[in-house]
Amino acid sequence: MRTDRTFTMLKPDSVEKGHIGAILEKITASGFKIVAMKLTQMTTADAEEFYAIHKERPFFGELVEYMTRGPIVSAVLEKDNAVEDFRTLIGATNPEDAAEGTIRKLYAASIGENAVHGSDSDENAEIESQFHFAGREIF
Ligand code: RTP
Ligand code: MG
Repeated sequence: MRTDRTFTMLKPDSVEKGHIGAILEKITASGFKIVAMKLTQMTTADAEEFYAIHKERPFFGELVEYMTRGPIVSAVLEKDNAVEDFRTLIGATNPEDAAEGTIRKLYAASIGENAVHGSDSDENAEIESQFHFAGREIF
């Protein structure tokens, strides 16, 4: 995959609260082009694999429960400097620390339920996009 792409999920809390439209509007208004998108629900095995890097962390069980409790919107986004610019747009992991106007400041409830995911490197953006999408689903 090209390095001007990143991967995101609107997490179950965003879908439950009806924030899909508002968050997608903010993403596209910030210059990101949607090149793949779907509503899907992760299984426990999916979430354990996706967040495997955190498996020794004390919050891992809660994270897997949260990420599997309902549907998510997963998407691949394209923009110059996509990974870094998207992390800036979503804000800090803990919404209390997130800058004003960021997606997590606006829509996240807590550090655990924080509305959106954004890839943290070009390499992970590619791995995560391929985890969620078949090649023919990415445009
Ligand atoms: P993400 O991977 O979802 O984009 O989030 P992130 O990089 O900002 O944060 P990361 O450290 O990768 O943590 C992954 C997700 O685990 C949950 N978490 N809970 N209770 C806690 O202390 C805690 N810490 C992290 C959050 O859902 C976080 O986004
Ligand atoms: Mg992360």
